[in-house]
Amino acid sequence: MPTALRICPLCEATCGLTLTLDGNRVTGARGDREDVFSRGFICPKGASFGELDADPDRLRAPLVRTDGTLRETTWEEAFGLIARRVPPLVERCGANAVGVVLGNPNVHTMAGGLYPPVLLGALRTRNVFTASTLDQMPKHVSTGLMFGDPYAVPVPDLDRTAHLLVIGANPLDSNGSLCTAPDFPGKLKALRERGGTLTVVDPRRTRTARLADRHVAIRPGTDALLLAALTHVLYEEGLTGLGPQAAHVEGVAEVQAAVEEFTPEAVAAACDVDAGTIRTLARELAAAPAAAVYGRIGGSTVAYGTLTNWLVDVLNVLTGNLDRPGGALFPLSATAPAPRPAGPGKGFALGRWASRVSGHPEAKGELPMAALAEEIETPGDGRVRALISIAANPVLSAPDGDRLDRALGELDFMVSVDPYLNETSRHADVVLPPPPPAQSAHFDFAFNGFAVRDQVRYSPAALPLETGRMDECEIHARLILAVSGMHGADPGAVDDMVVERTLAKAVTEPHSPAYGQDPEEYAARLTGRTGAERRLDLMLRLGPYRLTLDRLREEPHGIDLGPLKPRIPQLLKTRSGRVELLPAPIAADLPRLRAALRERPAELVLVGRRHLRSNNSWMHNIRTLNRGSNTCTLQVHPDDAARLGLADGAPARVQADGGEIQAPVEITDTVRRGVVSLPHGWGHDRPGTRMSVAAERPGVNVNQLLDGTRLDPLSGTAVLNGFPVHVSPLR
Ligand SMILES: Nc1nc2c(c(=O)[nH]1)N[C@H]1C(S)=C(S)[C@@H](COP(=O)(O)OP(=O)(O)OC[C@H]3O[C@@H](n4cnc5c(=O)[nH]c(N)nc54)[C@H](O)[C@@H]3O)O[C@H]1N2
Ligand SMILES: Nc1nc2c(c(=O)[nH]1)N[C@H]1C(S)=C(S)[C@@H](COP(=O)(O)OP(=O)(O)OC[C@H]3O[C@@H](n4cnc5c(=O)[nH]c(N)nc54)[C@H](O)[C@@H]3O)O[C@H]1N2
Ligand code: SF4
Ligand SMILES: [Mo]
Repeated sequence: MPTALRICPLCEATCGLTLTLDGNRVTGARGDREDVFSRGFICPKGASFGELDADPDRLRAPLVRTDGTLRETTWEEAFGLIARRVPPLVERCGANAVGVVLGNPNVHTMAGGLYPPVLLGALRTRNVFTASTLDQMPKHVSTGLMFGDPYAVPVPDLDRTAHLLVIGANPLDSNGSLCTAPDFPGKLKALRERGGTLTVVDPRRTRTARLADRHVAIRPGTDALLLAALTHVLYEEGLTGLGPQAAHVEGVAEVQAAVEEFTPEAVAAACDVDAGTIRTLARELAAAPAAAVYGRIGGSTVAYGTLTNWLVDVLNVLTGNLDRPGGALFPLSATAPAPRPAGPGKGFALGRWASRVSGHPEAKGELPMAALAEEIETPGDGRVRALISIAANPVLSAPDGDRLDRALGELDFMVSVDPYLNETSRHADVVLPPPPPAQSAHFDFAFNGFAVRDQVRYSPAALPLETGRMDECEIHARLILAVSGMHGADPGAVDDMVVERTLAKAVTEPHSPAYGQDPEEYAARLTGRTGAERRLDLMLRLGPYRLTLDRLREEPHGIDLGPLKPRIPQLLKTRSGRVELLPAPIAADLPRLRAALRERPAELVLVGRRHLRSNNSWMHNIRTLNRGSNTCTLQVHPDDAARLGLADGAPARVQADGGEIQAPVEITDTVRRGVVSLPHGWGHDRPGTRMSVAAERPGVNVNQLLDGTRLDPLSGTAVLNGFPVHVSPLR
């Protein structure tokens, strides 16, 4: 059987797969043992690649709406309609009348890495809503403020650390996030085997927690208090030690004053973690020869998300673990711009504008997804009248899907770039379906920048494009042309323009490999069969390793670029040119955390969970993944179940700010007392969708419990974990 190599695009681990092919079908997938990074690791999602690729519910041709119904059409007609609708609307109502929604798989496709910035540049709208505000925006904000670059995210050095403190992440099920590590589970086991320690802070006894030396079942939403207390103990007991970084850090004394009130004794009741344990955690962190603090969703989509993410790195800095092997380091990806000389930068600006209706500050030019519905509904200047949604399903992934569902129905015009007709794309006037992943080339523009080892790999398409299909890069390029009044032009013109602009700048920068060269001659040397490949070649050439696409193609299993290396001070782009340990916006948010010390905890709060055989809202259509223990149940601790009169398997009513849902109860002591858990991405029972397997087992949409008003104020990120609920038996 012929085989082809393909990097798995289904989660952040980016495993190399070997696909077996039969004609134009993928018949199997196994881990590529020669992959320089993943060394043969694969999980059940990757193993289902063939089934996912061949899902008969995937759209095969573009759809347009006529007389209220979506029907198949030609690409020409689909883009023609966009060209007739969007530019006149912008003319009439202004740039902000077009909203853009960018969902998670944009970081898993080449198209999503290369074209959305160009689309946003062409549209010049401020109404940009991303899945980041349902996820990691607090990390971008905290690292933006501390290091001057929102993408400078320190990553735990899993292979060399001696001590890992995990805050609200469950990599045994998620396979890791903002920490790209194929076989994360194996790396945690190896840490323990070499005598290192693993501590997991999570209100649920997850599979990751079960692997740990210590599991701290914290009360949800209180991690910022816990971490502030750890910081307090480091100062109080003289355990800080910045090491060689000391010269590059400012604000150390200011942080000491800022955490003064957060003693272990003061936070213990709120966190429901005893003061002695908190002191032990701080001492162990400080004593470890190398340690890393790592936080994800459970520390991010919470009321103090930015503060939690800030404190994660404060602890890394104060213990001397930032930028040190075995600690938390900054990856250097092959397509990052070549490093400029160290020195002050422009810094990270936050809140340069605000959302129109509720005045939420922008972050990275993005607005809270939770505010999308009101921006569509509320009349006035700058109201969103048309929407372009790329790889997003906010009807299920964002708060109050019912309201958003109604709002999308009121739009004048909507485009979805999506392989499925689902809860969101069913509202589109034009659906542009990308081909299945085996027919697309792959490069990880995003995840190489978060990987635990520097490496680079490229997968050309494993199978040729089926007749009638269009590569997603070309879809994006034609979409850009259609909205900018250039419908019908050669899509390569979009890439040529980017290459031209990039080179015009690069040739003037002394640290660039293209410095002083003739931009046209340089552009003529680029190889690649498509515009996207030429752009990749350019980025590799201008990158820190001076690679080329040809060189990368010679190594189908990838090129290993070595373990992570220290990058401070070169990488810092703050105005001071140093690590700013207590940025002003953070200091201004601390009174809110102090007030939390005196708040009475809610009796019952809800947290999410992920299942290894699921991925957000869009893999429930794959039969081998959507079965068995991958279920949408409300997990309840036995004591809470007894108190509330809930029976295992019986339906319960869950109520919160945003509404009410019903779900079957699963009694389990893996959730702590006072906490219930429901997974997200379910609720596949709306009409007009075409996901037949998902519809057989729809589950309920947990985000219907939220009304979109609970946000982390600095980042605009929705509070999806740790919000109060009432649960009662359904009779
Ligand atoms: N309650 C709760 N809600 C959550 C979370 C939670 O933990 N709890 N997690 C949040 C997080 S971390 C995230 S990232 C968001 C995700 O939020 P979204 O990005 O809105 O949701 P996804 O379910 O990932 O939807 C991805 C969409 O992309 C489409 N798609 C799949 N592959 C491709 C492709 O190759 N190209 C294109 N163009 N489209 C594709 C799918 O069909 C689907 O419509 O959800 C968030 N929502
Ligand atoms: N199988 C699978 N893999 C995935 C995904 C998926 O849906 N399924 N989604 C992908 C995406 S988009 C992302 S962003 C990543 C996310 O990757 P992770 O962050 O590892 O994902 P989760 O499994 O949601 O882990 C969050 C943990 O936080 C805990 N938690 C909830 N509230 C709190 C709190 O207040 N404090 C603390 N300390 N913990 C809390 C939850 O119990 C949960 O175990 O996973 C990615 N990988
Ligand atoms: S761990 Fe992630 S990248 Fe690896 S095979 Fe599974 S889904 Fe794919
Ligand atoms: Mo995510």
